[in-house]
Amino acid sequence: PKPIRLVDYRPPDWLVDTVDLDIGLHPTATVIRARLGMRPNPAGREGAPIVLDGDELVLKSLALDGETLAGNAYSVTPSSLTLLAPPQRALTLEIETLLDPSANTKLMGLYRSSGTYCTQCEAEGFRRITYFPDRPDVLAVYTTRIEAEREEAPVLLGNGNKVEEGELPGTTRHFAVWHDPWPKPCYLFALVGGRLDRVGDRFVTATGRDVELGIYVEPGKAARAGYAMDALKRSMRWDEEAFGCEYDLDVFNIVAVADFNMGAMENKGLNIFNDKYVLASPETATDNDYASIEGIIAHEYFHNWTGNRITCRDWFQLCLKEGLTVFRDQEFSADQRSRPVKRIIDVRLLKAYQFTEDAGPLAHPVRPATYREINNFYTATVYEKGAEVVRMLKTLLGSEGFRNGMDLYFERHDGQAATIEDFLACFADATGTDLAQFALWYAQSGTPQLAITGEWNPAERSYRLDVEQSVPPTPGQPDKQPMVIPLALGLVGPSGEDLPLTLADGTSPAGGVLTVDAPRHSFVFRDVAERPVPSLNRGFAAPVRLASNLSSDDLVFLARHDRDPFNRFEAVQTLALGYLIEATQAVRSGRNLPEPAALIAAMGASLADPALDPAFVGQVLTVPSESDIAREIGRDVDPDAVYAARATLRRAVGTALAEPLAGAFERFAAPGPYSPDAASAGRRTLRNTCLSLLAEAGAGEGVARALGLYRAADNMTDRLQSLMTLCHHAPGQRAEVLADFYERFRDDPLVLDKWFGIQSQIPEPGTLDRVRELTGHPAFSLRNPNRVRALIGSFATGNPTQFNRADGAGYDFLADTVLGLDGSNPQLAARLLGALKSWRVLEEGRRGKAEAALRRIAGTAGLSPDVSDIVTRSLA
Ligand code: B3K
Ligand code: ZN
Repeated sequence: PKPIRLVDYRPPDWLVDTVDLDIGLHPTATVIRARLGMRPNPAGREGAPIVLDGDELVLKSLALDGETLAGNAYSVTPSSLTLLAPPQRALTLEIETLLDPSANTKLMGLYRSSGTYCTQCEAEGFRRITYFPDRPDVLAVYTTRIEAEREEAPVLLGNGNKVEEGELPGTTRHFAVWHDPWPKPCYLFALVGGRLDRVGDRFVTATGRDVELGIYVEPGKAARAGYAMDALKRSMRWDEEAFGCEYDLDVFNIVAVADFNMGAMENKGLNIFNDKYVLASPETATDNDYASIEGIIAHEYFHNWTGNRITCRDWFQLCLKEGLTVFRDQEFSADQRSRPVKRIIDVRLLKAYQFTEDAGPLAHPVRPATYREINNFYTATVYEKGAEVVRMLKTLLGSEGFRNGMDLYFERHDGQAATIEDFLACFADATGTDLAQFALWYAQSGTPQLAITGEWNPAERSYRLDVEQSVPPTPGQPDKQPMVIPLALGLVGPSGEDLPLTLADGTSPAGGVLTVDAPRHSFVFRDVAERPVPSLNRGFAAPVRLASNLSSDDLVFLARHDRDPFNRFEAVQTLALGYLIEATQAVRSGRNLPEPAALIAAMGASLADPALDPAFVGQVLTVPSESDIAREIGRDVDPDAVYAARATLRRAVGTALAEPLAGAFERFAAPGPYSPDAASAGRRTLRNTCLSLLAEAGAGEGVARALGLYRAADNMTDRLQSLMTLCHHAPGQRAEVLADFYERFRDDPLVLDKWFGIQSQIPEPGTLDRVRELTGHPAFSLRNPNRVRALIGSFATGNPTQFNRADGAGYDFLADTVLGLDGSNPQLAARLLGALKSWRVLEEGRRGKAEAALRRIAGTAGLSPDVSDIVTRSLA
């Protein structure tokens, strides 16, 4: 297919004001009657035909203003329905289509998940339900009548408020009618029909609207929806307080389904979720699961304003809703939990996924200029870097300026389909700031690099920072312009206090933030009587890579004294990464590994500091991952050497700090029964991190402690972490604990996913065979995306040495899986294939094998647009 380009955007020729749907649910023959109230768009082309999108539809009938249309009045292709010469006035189109929800394995449009009818329309799924101008700038008011067998689907849900329901006398069928008063694009349409249990609650909004809340789950699972409900109510309150956003319907429903291509979907008034992000109990969900549920419930709810009330003009503007909404959910979680720890976790993820994406062949701008398959652009760049860009706006404009800009955005664009230009104009107008150069963050891909050199001049009592910025070349963008980068910093004096920041002209940078907008700057601070250590990019205010002339002593100093907790953490990570890169080289050339003394001292100091939050210490003790190390090395990477270097470091830490690690493990046992709150979760993070270091080092009775924890665990966090530690470091115990875990949870699909995932991530040569064997396990199915991601996704992304086996068998296995899945679920297949995106950084042998696997896929006939797009760009 030809690429779609942002510059080719044209407004729609026809608008749809109202959509009346009458849906007769049936497992294999669902009938959809759509009545569209349409009119020519004054901003469109005059006299244009009506072109509607369609995908895998069977057209049963078509009428215009009540008259069946003659065959020569329209034409149908596999992807469209065109009315060649419609009257140029308001008209009503009636379309009847026939679908088979049971055969819908793509999980786009209307499908069945464990017998429940549900929909997924973003980005382009509504065209799989009826013929429609399937683009986000066509906003209509929807009324949906759903009819079904009472037995099969006692629960019938739609967008908006329920306005009618009843039985069909003399039949076994019943119906419900839902009306959504808010005009919306069709990607926000949803319906659900099934046999589901409901958890109910109420929420009264700031202005007194009484909202009925419902969470629908598979029968018998209602007890596990309590945390999600609590998170929902907290999200609703927070959005009123932090952004002045109030809910706008009488009902808000969430439905959890087991088969879902991604996390969740923000359909108006009817969010549909992957049940992984709804269901939780202490015995089945980890602390991380609880945190994800809280964040995703909030994210989808926050879309009600950023996404639904104000939507995107076209799919190039995806970050308008996604980046902004991720920023909002990050801030929510930061307020509910520990702000510094939340930032550390978010930055870890940003680096792991977005920096990696930005450094490889799939790099693209936060707002891409072109795409072939939009589903491939729900990426870390659009979401996470998109959120970082919003965060930088707030850093540059200050809290008040940012809030004023947001208020103006809501006021100006409510009910519209907007663009990034519209969004930025609100901040420019609200604060009188020129954001033209800032807008490059949306257009230029690649992670900017800051090279910073600091020098103290004792004679002049001044401190000079020389700052150079550059943005590396990325696909389609060989040359870059300088960006606007907020550089948040402090000068930390010898006593650990921040020195005053006074520039040579006597001014102080507001909020300690310098603006870097040219290729080169020199900033000179005066009245600096003692040699400071600069703390750079505090809070990771800018999503950049930083190189500086800080010595390892400086980093150790910052790790102890910086008042910015993020940079205390980051100082240790920088030390660790420096060590790991050197150690990887040493492994490859057979040299002795260097001594990580400074690093161990810094970690030991954190562990010994009673003032620190245990969750924070847990992060400090978690060394960069194998893929972080590989990305930083950047070329000629040998994953086995990376693994060996990292394991050596962890062993050294575990050995040198055995006593304090074991002490912390004892000291931080959470008192009383399990609670998922951040403080208790933090203690568990720290304990389990200590345990894993001890077990790796064969010290402090790590393995015995892990076995004890596994057996005594009253919660999934401890059980899973100890299981993982045992699987990695106690091969003798492995079979027994895995069998025990399976027996305990064999009837619980979400926990079984964890069982599959743990086994696929064991870093040893037998793992690929084990993964292959597990694809034949009775519980494995290619039809369930969670299961596929648990076994195969986590093998490809969470087990670098075995996925990147030198013989290329890991790549071949992935290629076979991708090809096997492409016919049934191309979105999932394309996602899995993304695991190969860093193939170019590998050493020659593996690089050749990975390339061969990619070429084999590329050479296969009949690829989906999804896989074809990823493989083509990966090889380009
Ligand atoms: N907007 C959806 C993602 C839809 C993905 C389509 N392939 C979930 C979210 O970001 O909230
Ligand atoms: Zn979203």
